[in-house]
Amino acid sequence: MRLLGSLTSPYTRKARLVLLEKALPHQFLVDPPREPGSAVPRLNPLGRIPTLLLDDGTAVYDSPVICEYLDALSDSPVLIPRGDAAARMAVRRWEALADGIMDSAVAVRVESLRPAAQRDPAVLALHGQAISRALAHAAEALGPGPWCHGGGLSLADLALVSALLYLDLRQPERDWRAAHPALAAFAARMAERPSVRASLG
Ligand SMILES: N[C@@H](CCC(=O)N[C@@H](CS)C(=O)NCC(=O)O)C(=O)O
Repeated sequence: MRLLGSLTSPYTRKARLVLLEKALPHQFLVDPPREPGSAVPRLNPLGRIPTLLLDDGTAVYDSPVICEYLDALSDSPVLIPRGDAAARMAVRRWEALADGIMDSAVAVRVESLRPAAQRDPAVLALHGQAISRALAHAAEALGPGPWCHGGGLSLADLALVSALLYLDLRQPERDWRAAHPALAAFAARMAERPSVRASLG
């Protein structure tokens, strides 16, 4: 299978981390959807990355669907708890929280790229505040850690580190490490994982 994405897309990083942590054979293709000749709009009507292309030609999107599909392919490790409805919800809710941080950070980025006179301060404030609240919530829920949920790695951790790395990229002025030492410690631990290191290159 092939994962189409980019090195900067946080949703792509989350899906890549799932592939890497589960050691699933795949190819990663950098294919930004707006580049002329990109295969993405042909494969995914939404024209978004990540898009996972299975060997039989099936295109899978969006990132929560990709991650759930990949997790079901193997049990080593299980990243979304099976069977236990409450545990499963908790991990998927972490993913929603992290994806929401990504969504708001992307919205801030889009607004910031407009000429200064056309930027809407209300949009910037709305999304900036959502990110701040989500980070505070994540820090409190994580506590001393080490994991977002339960006693080991889950999709929650992979989603959260993807969101935090995206903030480093797009909002370097936001000093979330100083504001939330628990998140800083979490990110430092996650940064040592070979999967996270590989996803940076
Ligand atoms: N909810 C989607 C969001 C995907 C998304 O918005 N990806 C962005 C890149 S970060 C994208 O492809 N935007 C379209 C573009 O760049 O043309 C997911 O989780 O996969």
